[in-house]
Amino acid sequence: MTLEMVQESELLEGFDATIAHNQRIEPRDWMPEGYRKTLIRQIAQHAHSEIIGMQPEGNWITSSPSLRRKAILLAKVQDEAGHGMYLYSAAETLGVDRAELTERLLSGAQKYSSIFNYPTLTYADMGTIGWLVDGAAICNQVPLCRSSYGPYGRAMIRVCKEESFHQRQGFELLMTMMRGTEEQRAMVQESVNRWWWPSLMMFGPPDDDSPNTAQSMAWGIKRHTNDELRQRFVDMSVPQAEVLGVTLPDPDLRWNAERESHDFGAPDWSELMDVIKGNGLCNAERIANRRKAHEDGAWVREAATAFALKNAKESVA
Ligand code: FAQ
Repeated sequence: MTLEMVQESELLEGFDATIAHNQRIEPRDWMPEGYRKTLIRQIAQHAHSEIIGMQPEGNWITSSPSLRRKAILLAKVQDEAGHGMYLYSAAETLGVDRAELTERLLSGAQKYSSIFNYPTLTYADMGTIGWLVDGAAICNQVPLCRSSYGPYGRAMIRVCKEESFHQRQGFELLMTMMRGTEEQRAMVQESVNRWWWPSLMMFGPPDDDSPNTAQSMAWGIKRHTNDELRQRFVDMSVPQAEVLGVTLPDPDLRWNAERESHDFGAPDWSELMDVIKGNGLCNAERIANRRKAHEDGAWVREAATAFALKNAKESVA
């Protein structure tokens, strides 16, 4: 064994002990390359999702039915931008550059959540996205507050607080519509029918087809499997649907007294794979918009760089 190999095995022992004691790994700590790569993949994908996720709702800001609804939606979409920024910052602590991550998103080398490739067809979708999509995001992200990587876990704490407001405003919007006219109630039901299955897909493929879960859980990056979180989401959503008075579009959905959980049908996994591959209804449009926004913002980046250089020169002089 060379000296380098001995040093590496000692470092790995220290890393494993930190994970085993449920303590956090911080940016300056030694970490295995696979751990770093997995974190960059997951955190970048999460950041891209928040930024691309501004589009489906952003499209409706100018068509909000009242000033109150417009202010709420505007605040929510701005929050998503903020979440993207915390997450890009967390990824940067792992030694990648934000510009490089944006390039990887635009070239298709990195992914973003499948859910944002579905179109928003009615204003009821603003409520359903808050209720179901943010609801699913909370289910997935609350355990990530205990993720083993410090900057990711800490970013998640703030993100989850804001997601909780997002979920409530969505539920309140739907509740208001359900107390309205027959036409409004039908609009809510139609929207829930479209978003239910894609929301279940947000948790990723079933555990047996999830290549990353076992290692990510061993490293304490993920705290639960995809199927565990999906089940938690279904159990949480069923009583909320009853309060709202909407039907969830799954004939196999029923309470299982033995398991003390709901049984439910399987989403169309081939649809998830297709959307992930880039063939969803809105993939091309979402990336084209993101590319245009990035190009349109080039002058801001150039100006900010020139300003920072000028300041640095002045402070040296
Ligand atoms: N979409 O082995 P696994 C939000 C990929 S934020 C696209 O199970 P893993 C807030 C996966 O990357 C929503 N790709 O992977 C908001 C992997 O491919 P790769 C985003 C998916 O990482 C609300 C492959 O399939 N949240 O909604 C999806 O262990 C409203 C195999 O999968 C996060 O990113 C999918 N649904 O588990 C904003 C949370 N599922 O990378 C605006 C953090 C799987 O090897 C408006 N991320 N893939 O090429 C996670 O918890 C995990 O990364 C999972 C996937 C659970 C998403």
